[in-house]
Amino acid sequence: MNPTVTPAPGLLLPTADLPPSFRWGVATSSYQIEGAVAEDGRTPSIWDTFCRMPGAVVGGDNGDVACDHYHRMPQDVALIKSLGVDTYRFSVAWPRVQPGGRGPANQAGLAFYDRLTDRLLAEGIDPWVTLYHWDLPQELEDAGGWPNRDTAYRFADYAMLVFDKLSDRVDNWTTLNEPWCSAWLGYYVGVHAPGRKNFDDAIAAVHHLLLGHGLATQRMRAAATREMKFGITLNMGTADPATDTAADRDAARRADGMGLRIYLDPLRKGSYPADMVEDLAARGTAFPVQDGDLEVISTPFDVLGVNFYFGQDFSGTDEQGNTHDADGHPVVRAILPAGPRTAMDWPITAERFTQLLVRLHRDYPGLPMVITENGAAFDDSADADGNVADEDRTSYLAEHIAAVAAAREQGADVRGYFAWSLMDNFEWAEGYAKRFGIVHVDYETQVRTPKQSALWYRDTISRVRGS
Ligand code: IFM
Repeated sequence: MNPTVTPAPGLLLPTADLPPSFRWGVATSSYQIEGAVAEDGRTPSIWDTFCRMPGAVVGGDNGDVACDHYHRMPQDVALIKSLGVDTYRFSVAWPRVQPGGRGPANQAGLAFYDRLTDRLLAEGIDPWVTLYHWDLPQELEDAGGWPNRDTAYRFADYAMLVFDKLSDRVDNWTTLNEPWCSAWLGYYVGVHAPGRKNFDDAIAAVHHLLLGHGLATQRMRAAATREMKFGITLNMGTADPATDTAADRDAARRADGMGLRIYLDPLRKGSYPADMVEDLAARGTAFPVQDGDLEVISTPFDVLGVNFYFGQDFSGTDEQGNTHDADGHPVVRAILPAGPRTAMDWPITAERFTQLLVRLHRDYPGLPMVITENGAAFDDSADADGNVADEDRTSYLAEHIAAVAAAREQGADVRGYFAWSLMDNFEWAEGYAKRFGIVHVDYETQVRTPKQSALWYRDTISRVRGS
């Protein structure tokens, strides 16, 4: 990398606010970077299927090749090393390790993660494993997917296959990445795999994802022969009322309930929030809780992974002033705060990041947090050599890392930060059109080129460490 590129002075952080022990990382996920979807025994996941549905993904893109990381892993680990991070968060592809989602491990698939782990450790980089970042084996979806209770048990079995192989070297284990996306976007809104649109199914999926997390955590903890950190990653924003009307306040309550509290309350308090249970009952549905489930779900864990991108305001009326939609359900309308947006059209709301972290510390105390994802897509323009002067992304990272430092000052126990993402990759329904990487990928040649943000990140880490 070119060490002479330095960010504008205004972007330098007050690094004194972050201790040298703070964990710094970059993150990716299997389907978004690996490619090699039919190699070494891997079978299709719901994303392989979804990508083939006409109109599901921008440009008809898919993860067949993605960043070809499966074949370029050693070079990619060297790239990670060059960024000066201490940790790499990656996910394991379930259908690679356990084709079809049942039965014994596929050793050829597991071997890839075994090699990756060894390579990271050889470079002095701590591996941080996410067990599920959305690539459910298609056969399990055919059997009902996450709305089917059995999937939770299948997930715990699969988790143990990975744990048995890697736990002699891996200390940090995240069960699920963003169950809200799996349940809400996958089973209700239908914009993510498997593309179903059924509210009751989404509610059942929430419960079974949480159950799977609890079952896997219990089994991994019981099998651990040394101290390890287990956790779950949730994507969370802030939900403020657009105005002080009762309707807007109620819309914000509902949004916060569906986005945050229906996950964290059962995980940390052992119960679903009473107001959400009432709202669901009014809609004729309920979480499919069986005896003992909430004890399993609230199994203690060690670290909450926080993925933050932006906060929103909510209104209880639609643009015509109606308080109920055509189906008679209360309106919960997101209003994006004014100000600059990213290429995803997401608002840039760093101050709400601080607000969220302080709130999590207050409402769910005693739980260390790590920012397992934060970053932004922008319409990068690369020069002929792939260089990208992404001041917008650099500013975004600087403001959000400063927001983490501000939250720590207010008592939030945040112990690390992972930039999303290591490199440009398959951005789900947006295909390759949106670039989140701090490293540019030329998808024709697979050449990786660190952007200005990557160099800034490297320099920032070095300054915080005092190295
Ligand atoms: O790319 C995704 C990632 O897979 C999950 N969290 C949000 C990112 C940006 O949309």
